[in-house]
Amino acid sequence: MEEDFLKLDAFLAKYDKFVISTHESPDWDGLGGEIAMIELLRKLGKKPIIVNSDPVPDNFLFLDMEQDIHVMDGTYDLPDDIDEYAQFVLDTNDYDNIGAAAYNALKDRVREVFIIDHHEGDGGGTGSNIIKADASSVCEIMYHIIEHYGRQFTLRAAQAIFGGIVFDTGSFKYPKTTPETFRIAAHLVELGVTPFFIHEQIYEQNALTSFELRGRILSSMQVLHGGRMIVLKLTPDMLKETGAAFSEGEPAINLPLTVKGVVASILVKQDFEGPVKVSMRTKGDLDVAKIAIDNGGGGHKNAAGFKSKLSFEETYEQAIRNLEPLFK
Ligand SMILES: [Mn+2]
Repeated sequence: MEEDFLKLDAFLAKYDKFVISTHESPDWDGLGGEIAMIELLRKLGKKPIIVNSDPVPDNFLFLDMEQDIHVMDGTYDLPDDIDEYAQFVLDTNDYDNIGAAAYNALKDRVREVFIIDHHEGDGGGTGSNIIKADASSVCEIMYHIIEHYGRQFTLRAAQAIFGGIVFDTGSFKYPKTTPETFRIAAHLVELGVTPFFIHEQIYEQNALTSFELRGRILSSMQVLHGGRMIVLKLTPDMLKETGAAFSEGEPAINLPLTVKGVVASILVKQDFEGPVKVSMRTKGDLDVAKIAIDNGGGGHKNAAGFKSKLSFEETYEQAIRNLEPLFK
């Protein structure tokens, strides 16, 4: 990290005013990183603001009682002197990913951009960067940055960083979870973070409508291939009956794989408008990427999907047929 800190030192020395942004549809890692960054920049005597394209999810709002996070949704005007700001972009290394609203408002206005991220990529020549593809989260990188500047962690920053790490590691289980991740988490708990409280904010704030929708989706289940594959439906009727949002139903794709012996999960889904879509998740060697690509979609070996031009029922039958060869 030492070379990275030199780059960051130089960037910080050049400017006084900073706008911090993360990707569209911001998640706990991007938002947590922004909160950690604004707290650090204030301690360094800088003038920071946070500007995103999309709103903050309700369950994150307790970390922004100060209303530091602004959204380019027509309700916020950039400062008149925005041309004097430099920009930090967190949790994406593709500048376009900050979303059209922030992109169009800031791209040709800010003096310079500095990317801090943990995804594969090189930043595409957008200014300077710290990109650590082996870091569990951008919040893990922010932890090291705050340490580098010898600053105390406020409880707000500690909670934000802990939340980002919990979210991006799937509660300390994804492959990039290292001994260092646990050491950071331990330190944050020593500083006053309550793991149960953060977990509750992230995972236990679902609306009743979303729980009802999940019930309908699960009742649609068909078990195939001797209990090795489960197929689920998410229909516009289910959305109408429960009042839940389409996005609240989509995570149901992950539930079948929690069943012992199940190695493939399919969710055939449709919002009120738009095409029927197929999501596929598998375990081990079962490769669904090719099936997705053959149908005009994409993804990885164990997680892929595509949009269908057929009706819901035709798509459902076809999706089941598509995966049959994997079980021969
Ligand atoms: Mn992240």
